[in-house]
Amino acid sequence: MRGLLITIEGIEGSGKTTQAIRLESYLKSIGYQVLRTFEPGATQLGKKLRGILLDVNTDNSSSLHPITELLLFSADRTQHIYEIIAPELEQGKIVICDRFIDSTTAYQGGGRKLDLNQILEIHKIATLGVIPFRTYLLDLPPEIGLQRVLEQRNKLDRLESENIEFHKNIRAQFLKLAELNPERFLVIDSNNTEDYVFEVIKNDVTRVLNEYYSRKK
Ligand code: Z5A
Repeated sequence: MRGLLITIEGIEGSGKTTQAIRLESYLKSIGYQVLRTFEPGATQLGKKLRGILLDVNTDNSSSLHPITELLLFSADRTQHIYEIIAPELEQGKIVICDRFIDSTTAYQGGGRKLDLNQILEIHKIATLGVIPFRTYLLDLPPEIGLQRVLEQRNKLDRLESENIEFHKNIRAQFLKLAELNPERFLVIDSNNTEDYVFEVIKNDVTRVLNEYYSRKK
C-alpha cells in the first residue's frame, strides 16, 4: 500500500484524541493528505459493536466472555480496515488511528489476561496485513488519566469502570510492547502539557516521514 498508518495508543485520558487532532492538522499544513480515524466504532457495524463493548449495562462477569470481547474488538478492526483504512492507504494517504492492535494486546492481554500468543494470532487474521508504520504511546499513571476522563464527562464506560489494578496492568503491557518494538514505538511522558506532548510528536513525525520519503526517492 502506498500510504502510511500512524497509531496513537495509551490508557484512557492519556490525550490520544487531543494529539490525533493536532497531528492531523499539522500534517495537512505541511502538505500531506491525511485521514484521522479511531477504534472501536468507525464503521456502521463498528458503531453497534462499540455499543456492546462499552455499555456499562453489558455485564462483565457473565454476559461478555473475555474471548468474546477480544473477537468483537478484532471484528471491529477488520471491518474498519476493509472499509476505511485500506482504501485510504491505497490512495497514498497518511492514516492516523486513535487506538489499534496495541490496545487489544494491552487491554485484552494485560487487562483481561488472555494468552498473548493467541492475541497475536488473531491480529494476523484481523488486520488483513495492515501494520502501523509508527506508534505514539502516550504514557501516564492511570489515576491521572481516569481523573481527566471524569473531569471531561463525569461518568466512566464499562472498561473504564474496572479496578485500578486492571488499568495498571494495561499500562504495563503497553510499556512492554514498546520495549519489544522500539523501531515502531515512541513512548511519550504524557503527564505533561498538551503542547509539550505535541512538540515531541511533531519533531518525531517530521523526522520519520522525511527519512521514509527520502529513502523512497
Ligand atoms: N479497547 C479495548 O479494550 N480493546 C481494543 O482493542 C480497543 C479499545 C481498540 C475505547 O474507549 C475503550 O475500548 C477503551 C479501550 C478499549 N476503554 N477503556 N477503558 P474510547 O474510544 O471511548 O475512549 P479512549 O480511547 O479511552 O479515549 P478517551 O477517554 O477519550 O481518552 P483520550 O483520547 O486518550 O484523551 P482525550 O480525549 O484527548 O483527553 C481526555 C481529557 O484530558 C480531555 O478533557 C483533554 O482536554 C484532557 N487532556 C488531554 N491532554 C492533556 C494534557 N496533556 N494535560 C491535561 N489534560 C489533558
